[in-house]
Amino acid sequence: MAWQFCWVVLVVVVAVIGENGRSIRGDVTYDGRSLIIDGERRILFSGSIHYPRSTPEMWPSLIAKAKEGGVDVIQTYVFWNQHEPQPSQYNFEGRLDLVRFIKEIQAQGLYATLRIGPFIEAEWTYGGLPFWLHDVKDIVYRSDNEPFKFYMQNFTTKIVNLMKSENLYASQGGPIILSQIENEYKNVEAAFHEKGPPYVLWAAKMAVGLQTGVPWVMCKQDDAPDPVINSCNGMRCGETFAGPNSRNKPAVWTENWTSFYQVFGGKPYIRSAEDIAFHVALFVAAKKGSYVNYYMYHGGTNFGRTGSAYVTTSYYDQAPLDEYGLIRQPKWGHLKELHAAIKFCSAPLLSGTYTNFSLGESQEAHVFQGKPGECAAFLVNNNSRSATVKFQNQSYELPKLSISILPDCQSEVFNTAKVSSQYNSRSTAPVTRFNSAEQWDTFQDVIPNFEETSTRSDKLLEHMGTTKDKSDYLWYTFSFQYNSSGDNRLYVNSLGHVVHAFVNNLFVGSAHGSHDNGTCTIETSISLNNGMNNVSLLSVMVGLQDSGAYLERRVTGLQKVMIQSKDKTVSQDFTNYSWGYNVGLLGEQLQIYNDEGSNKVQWSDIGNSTQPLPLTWYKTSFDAPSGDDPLVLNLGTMGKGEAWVNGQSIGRYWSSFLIPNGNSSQTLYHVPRSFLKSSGNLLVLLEEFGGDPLQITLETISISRVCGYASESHLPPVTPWVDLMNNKGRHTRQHDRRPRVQLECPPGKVISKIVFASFGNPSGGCESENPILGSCHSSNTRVVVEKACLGKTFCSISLSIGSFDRDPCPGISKAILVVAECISKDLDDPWSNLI
Ligand SMILES: *[C@@H]1O[C@H](CO)[C@@H](O)[C@H](O)[C@H]1NC(C)=O
Ligand SMILES: *[C@@H]1O[C@H](CO)[C@@H](O)[C@H](O)[C@H]1NC(C)=O
Ligand SMILES: *[C@@H]1O[C@H](CO)[C@@H](O)[C@H](O)[C@H]1NC(C)=O
Ligand SMILES: *[C@@H]1O[C@H](CO)[C@@H](O)[C@H](O)[C@H]1NC(C)=O
Ligand SMILES: *[C@@H]1O[C@H](CO)[C@@H](O)[C@H](O)[C@H]1NC(C)=O
Ligand SMILES: *[C@@H]1O[C@H](CO)[C@@H](O)[C@H](O)[C@H]1NC(C)=O
Ligand SMILES: *[C@@H]1O[C@H](CO)[C@@H](O)[C@H](O)[C@H]1NC(C)=O
Ligand SMILES: *[C@@H]1O[C@H](CO)[C@@H](O)[C@H](O)[C@H]1NC(C)=O
Ligand SMILES: *[C@@H]1O[C@H](CO)[C@@H](O)[C@H](O)[C@H]1NC(C)=O
Ligand SMILES: *[C@@H]1O[C@H](CO)[C@@H](O)[C@H](O)[C@H]1NC(C)=O
Ligand SMILES: CC(=O)N[C@H]1CO[C@H](CO)[C@@H](O)[C@@H]1O
Repeated sequence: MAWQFCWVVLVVVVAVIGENGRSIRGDVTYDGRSLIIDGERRILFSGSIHYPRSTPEMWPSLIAKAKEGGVDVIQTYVFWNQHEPQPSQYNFEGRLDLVRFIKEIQAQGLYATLRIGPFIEAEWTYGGLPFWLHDVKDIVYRSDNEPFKFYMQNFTTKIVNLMKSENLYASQGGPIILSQIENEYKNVEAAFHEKGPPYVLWAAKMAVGLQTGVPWVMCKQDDAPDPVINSCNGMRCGETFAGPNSRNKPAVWTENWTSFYQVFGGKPYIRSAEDIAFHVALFVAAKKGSYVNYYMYHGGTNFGRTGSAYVTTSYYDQAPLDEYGLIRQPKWGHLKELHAAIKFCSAPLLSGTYTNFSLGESQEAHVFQGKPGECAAFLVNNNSRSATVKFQNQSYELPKLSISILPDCQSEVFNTAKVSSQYNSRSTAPVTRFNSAEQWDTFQDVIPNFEETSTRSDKLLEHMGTTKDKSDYLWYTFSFQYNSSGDNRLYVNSLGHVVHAFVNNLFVGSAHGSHDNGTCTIETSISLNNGMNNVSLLSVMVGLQDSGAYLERRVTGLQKVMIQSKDKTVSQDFTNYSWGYNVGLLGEQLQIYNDEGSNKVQWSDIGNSTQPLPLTWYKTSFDAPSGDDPLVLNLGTMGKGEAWVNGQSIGRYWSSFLIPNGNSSQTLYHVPRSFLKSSGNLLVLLEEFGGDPLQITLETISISRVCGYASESHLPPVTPWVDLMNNKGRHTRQHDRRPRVQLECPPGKVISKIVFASFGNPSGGCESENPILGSCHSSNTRVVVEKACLGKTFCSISLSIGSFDRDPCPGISKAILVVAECISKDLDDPWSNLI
């Protein structure tokens, strides 16, 4: 079977060459060392940026910052359910303009990897599959199933043809060097039994048959059929990857998680720059890795209803470029230096011989020996204590859990645990308040009773199959005759994700699940009328699930509804009762969140009501704040719902979902500048639980603080590496080995204040909120630093006695620590004449 398959591929390749008369040199190929582009082996660093998670206006700067960070390749998934919302109806506009995104990558001289999937998971609703697949007869997703294979091939072909028609494959002179088919299929393959393996073979053959002239990968698929490359996903591929499944395939890491996605009710996941650098260096050294992708390099925002179940709108904010595209330090800078250090090793890494040997109990050397004079070494200390090792007759000090990189087998140019990049931190500043009641209009959405519903059934319908994912909301209603009086209890059980209950138009209770357990139950006391009673239950989903086998069989929505007497002795089960359904809220149907739709209902004054009401819409308008700092809405005083700016959804918010320490899991919601006009921007909020819109604010977010640290005990690398490693060499040229602190504010900002400065032995370092002076401190540090830095975008201070008036403590190893504030140039005129 496999042999036959290889033969087919061979014929295809020959046919391509014959037909186009193009030399194979134009195609991207590979061998056991790396991808081969234009006839050359390459070490490639790649960063994931998903085009629908930012805006076309942000793409050029995101890509430029990735390039400056030493990234060679931009990797993206392709988002099927956004591109084909209905069968054969395609959308490639705006944030979905894939061709424009790939061309922007090309314009900046980078390569692209296209992970078509088309199942992608990606914390994207339904894993990227269009929901209409659900109603295709006899479909079983991601298995040897004809209907699924038909649609998968149809979309994959559509995308490949689109790329080909714009000459975007490297084989056509374009930037795309690699493609992916399927996604982490091995995680679910066993569940499909005999329908799994043939599907893998079919997917590989189908993809290869599309003749892109560039290789395909299958991630986490250790038996990916030839010529498809099996690649690794995870945090520690230098340790966990079993390796390519053929000696002729390179070691490719498609997802090295820089952080982790966050869910409502969950904490952000922080992964240190040092830990990421360690595992990247280890993958290159111990697995001969030649392609490493950061998942994510920029996470961005889950706008609209695109996030999967319970996922926050803020996606991988902890990546080297944060949600708004601001550089996150020291992660970005530390990885930039890592990339430069590894690139210096390219020649021996890509063509040398490899050996490894022990340097101690948990220390190892990985050595690549190329042509005479070409030698690169990676010295690994896997101990939780620092170690001094001898390598080729020289001593090296290796901090705990670190790897030193020696591009000439002598000079340490980089150590994964020694961070010399500056640190930075963000802050927000409110620019627009909405605290006057006159600014707001409000509209109470309608609670439909059984009589007003359009769909009827004598049972509880499955939520997704009923809404077809047209809305998060589904009303379940019934009416019933009650012949006595007294207190009663309502019991509602749902598989997700949120349920709000109303009896005779009065709100009686809510419940919600969480990412790990969607089940939720309402048990609340209610009072019934003697006579007809109306019960209306609103089932809400917070994104569809994105992973696991048999996604088409998932069920959500209400499972059981009962009304019981207070002592539970009398109980009536309404599960198989006469139910009426409405998909979506009235405000959604009328699109009252955009300019045109907002005229279709009667809004009222917000009044003096301090009582927050469920299912309330709020409307106001605001002018665009000046400047170009990114903007966020602080919705900390709201509960849960969705927010729109000029008719565009900035996503679902859920500020009232707290993490165990009592903080909200997300209060800041990104408003891209490009969504705004200069004045009269329409802001609409849909609030489910009840919140206080008067206390929300529009805020700018910016890098407001930078911190640099250098110590005598951590010498920078010797020349000639130093000029190359040094921040692009653009500001200073160092020809000495004195450590120096370099501080840089973002473009357009200058250092306005020195918060802390000490030459001596300050403690705390840049990771500390409040560094403190040590026993040794040069009293004129501040004067020296202010002279060098105030009013500047960039400054550099050498850790040398000469810079200061005297040695504050002879014989003691000294360091310099500087914390500074950055402020916009135009906000801070006093300094402008100093520049
Ligand atoms: C996809 O399917 C549609 C409808 O069946 C068909 O018109 C179209 O040509 C197909 N596209 C491709 C690329 O196969
Ligand atoms: C050392 O190299 C050998 C041969 O390539 C390999 O099998 C082994 O896993 C390597 N050891 C380490 C610790 O990487
Ligand atoms: C480092 O040690 C841990 C156990 O403490 C082990 O799991 C891991 O594989 C080791 N890594 C390397 C690179 O040797
Ligand atoms: C290693 O160092 C020792 C003593 O410092 C010296 O005698 C020896 O020649 C050196 N060997 C090499 C290969 O440089
Ligand atoms: C309430 O009374 C109505 C009309 O008499 C009757 O049809 C119904 O079955 C009674 N319901 C209950 C729960 O007793
Ligand atoms: C129940 O709903 C019907 C239809 O909308 C309405 O006529 C009736 O007044 C409602 N009953 C109660 C008690 O709200
Ligand atoms: C999920 O939560 C419900 C309560 O809402 C609980 O009864 C159930 O046991 C939980 N399931 C799991 C798997 O934890
Ligand atoms: C509802 O009906 C289904 C099938 O018709 C049955 O399996 C189920 O037991 C019924 N549930 C209740 C609570 O009556
Ligand atoms: C709000 O309260 C003030 C003072 O109590 C009153 O004068 C005003 O009419 C009220 N406005 C509304 C809309 O109820
Ligand atoms: C909780 O939020 C407050 C205010 O934003 C912040 O100062 C504090 O550090 C947070 N606590 C934790 C444990 O994150
Ligand atoms: C393949 C791999 O390394 N997976 C790991 C990725 O990181 C998560 C979270 O730390 C681990 O649970 C996985 O084992």
